[in-house]
Amino acid sequence: MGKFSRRDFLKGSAALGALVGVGTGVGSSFKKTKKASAAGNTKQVFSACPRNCYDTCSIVTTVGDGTIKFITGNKNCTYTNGRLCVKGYTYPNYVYSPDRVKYPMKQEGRGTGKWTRITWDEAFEMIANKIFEIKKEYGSTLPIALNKYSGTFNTLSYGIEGTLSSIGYTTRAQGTPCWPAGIDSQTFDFGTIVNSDPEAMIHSKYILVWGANPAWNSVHSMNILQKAKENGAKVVVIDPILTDTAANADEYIEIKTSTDGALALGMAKYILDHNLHDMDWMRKNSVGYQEYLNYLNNNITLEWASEKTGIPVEVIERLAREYAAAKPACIWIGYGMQRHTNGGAAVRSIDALAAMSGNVGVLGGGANYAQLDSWLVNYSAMSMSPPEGSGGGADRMININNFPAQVLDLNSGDPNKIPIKMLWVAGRNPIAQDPETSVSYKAFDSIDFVVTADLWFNETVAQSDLVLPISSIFETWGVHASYWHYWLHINEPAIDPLYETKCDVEIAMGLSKKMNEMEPGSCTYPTDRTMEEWAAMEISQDFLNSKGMTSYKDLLKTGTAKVEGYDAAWADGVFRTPSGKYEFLSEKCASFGHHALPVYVEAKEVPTDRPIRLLTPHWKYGLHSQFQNLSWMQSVHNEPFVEIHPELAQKKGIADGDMVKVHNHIGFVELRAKHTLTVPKDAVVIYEAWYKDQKFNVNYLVEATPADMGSCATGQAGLAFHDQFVNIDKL
Ligand SMILES: Nc1nc2c(c(=O)[nH]1)N[C@H]1C(S)=C(S)[C@@H](COP(=O)(O)OP(=O)(O)OC[C@H]3O[C@@H](n4cnc5c(=O)[nH]c(N)nc54)[C@H](O)[C@@H]3O)O[C@H]1N2
Ligand SMILES: Nc1nc2c(c(=O)[nH]1)N[C@H]1C(S)=C(S)[C@@H](COP(=O)(O)OP(=O)(O)OC[C@H]3O[C@@H](n4cnc5c(=O)[nH]c(N)nc54)[C@H](O)[C@@H]3O)O[C@H]1N2
Ligand SMILES: [Mo]
Repeated sequence: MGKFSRRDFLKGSAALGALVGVGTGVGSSFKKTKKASAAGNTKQVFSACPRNCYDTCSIVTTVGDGTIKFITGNKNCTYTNGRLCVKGYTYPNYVYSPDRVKYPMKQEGRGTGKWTRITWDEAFEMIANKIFEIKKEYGSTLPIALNKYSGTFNTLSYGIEGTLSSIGYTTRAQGTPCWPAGIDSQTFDFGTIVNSDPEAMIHSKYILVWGANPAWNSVHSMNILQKAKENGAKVVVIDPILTDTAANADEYIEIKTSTDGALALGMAKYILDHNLHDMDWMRKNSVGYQEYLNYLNNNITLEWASEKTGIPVEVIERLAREYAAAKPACIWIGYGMQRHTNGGAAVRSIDALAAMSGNVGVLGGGANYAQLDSWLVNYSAMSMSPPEGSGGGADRMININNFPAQVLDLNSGDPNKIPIKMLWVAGRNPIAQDPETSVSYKAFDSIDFVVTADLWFNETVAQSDLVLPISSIFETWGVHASYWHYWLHINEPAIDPLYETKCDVEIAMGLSKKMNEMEPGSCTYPTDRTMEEWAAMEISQDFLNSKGMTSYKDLLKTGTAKVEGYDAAWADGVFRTPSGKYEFLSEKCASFGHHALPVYVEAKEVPTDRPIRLLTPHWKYGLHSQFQNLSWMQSVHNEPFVEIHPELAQKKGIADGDMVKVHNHIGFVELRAKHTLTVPKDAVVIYEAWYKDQKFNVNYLVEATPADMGSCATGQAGLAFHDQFVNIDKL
């Protein structure tokens, strides 16, 4: 599992900007200023947005008298290009929000909201006592579990894993809810995930945005798509929803959900039939191409593809012709489209289409999904070993995508199972983000002691006994990479930590100190390092060498630097598969129980008693449960809604604006209906979002249905978030 073992957990509008003062503009590279003004000393530092987002922006923060005055995008990073997204521009409101968790607090009865402020010393002592108690009773720390995911992708935040590793072997939520099916597909086909630098899309003549919505989820990429269009590229969006990205494209293709594999195979068949494929590339760079071409010849017809996808034959033919003729043509494979029971198989078919048409390894081409090659960091804060004599021989992994059910199973009272007695949650909001919300509540109830480290009193904090206040990125150090572009950013603190907040690594150091005072040798986490020292340790020598830098201080001059060599991924023809070639036929894929070829896998069957598909994609003004709790957000939008096609609404007697109940066998939600022609007639859309002070959560309706792939690269299958089925009725 090599490369992924350390990264299992990863997988990271102008009008609103005016609220906090938006800086945009053009110009050459950015230099920091330090000047004395009438108002006092002003300085500028480079920050970085740590959110789990394609864009991972480099930020310039202007500070006066110890207060953040102004933030904007760093022009030194040509991807950030001097601009932030609507959420990013409001960071000052985030930092100075009165709602932040300010002090360590304990709750008298979970969910009561009866919080009492305690000191850090008391908090550490409470945690340490619990750990010692568990060790005594069970002879190991396995009853202590960690649930961490993507609240922050500051690479120093891997100190959260380090915290647990330094007390003993523990139970870990393994895998990722986000993108693993696609990672496995590309692992089987290419050997791993490596996308071409998204900035190189300007060289493309044809861009298929396949199941991604960058207009909301990766706004900086829209600028690149726009430039490509100005250079003559055609942009086509394939999505069941007419998204804002589709609205900005040259063409929108409405596809039946979860049938993308059929479209890719149909296009490939047309390309093969018309001799538009690249035999030379396949012979030189791939294995299994003959079997793949045979499969196309023997099993695929355009009529079949049309019937599956709902796209007329002529349209599939034209798409295939245009895609094959435009040299180079690129495909952006989104994360939304692989969250299906056949999502991994679909990505393999799309990869194969790119490869057979000669679009792999060329500038402006690619089957671009994601990458981790630019993460040239040392994961210094997580690399801890358990203390001598810890019980248990290794961490115990449980599936992050079925965490609550697995916890309940371990806590069922079976004497052969080591239960979960304590849970550490950090960088994670499972009650909001996990499927089967009702089961999540039960799982929390079955655990003796829950400690959550967060900036906000979210639903998961509400189910905790203890909350630890976290510093924002503006109050600490950080090192940040993206899973999409190739820039590496450093983050220098802009201001002192507010209130009594600490970052996760400081918490680890504080806990270690306390534990070792109480029981010498009980925790291996270092206690005497400054955050600047941690940041310095984090940047790898490989990265510094490649940039001709001698230390992290060089990176502080620009805030960011790009890892080079990825303009055209796989241009060297050296693939990281067992054969060293592109694998149309993958034995490794077969060894994980799939077909060795990129064949079509049927979509999940629609249950007769719940015939309406529920899609829950990502929301423009929030990032998962983040940002949506802030006052600016509530002034824009603070009421959940379900989007429904007028035809379906009419059948159900639902008028625009009616309150409705969306329900299935595991739960229900009540919210307002919004008529729109942008959604399919057989589906409803509710954006995944957390609403402050409201019980609403779409995940009450979402079952923990596994995606087909993910266990090869991340240890666990992904989640079929978009294979959910419901009924809808007027209230
Ligand atoms: N229905 C539905 N559900 C989904 C999805 C979907 O499409 N549909 N998408 C899924 C996907 S793709 C993902 S990636 C997951 C995301 O799931 P999570 O990773 O759980 O999501 P977030 O809400 O981004 O972050 C969790 C918490 O981290 C906290 N946090 C921020 N910074 C820090 C820090 O420095 N330290 C600590 N300790 N905490 C911090 C935030 O305040 C927040 O409360 O959700 C999944 N859930
Ligand atoms: N503003 C904002 N930005 C974000 C996030 C956020 O929550 N808000 N989340 C971040 C994270 S963690 C992630 S993973 C990325 C997600 O970024 P995207 O990959 O863009 O994710 P989604 O919005 O889940 O899904 C994208 C599209 O996939 C479509 N889709 C669903 N099923 C299918 C299908 O079967 N076929 C096709 N062709 N399309 C389908 C959906 O309709 C949706 O329009 O964005 C990141 N950026
Ligand atoms: Mo994600």
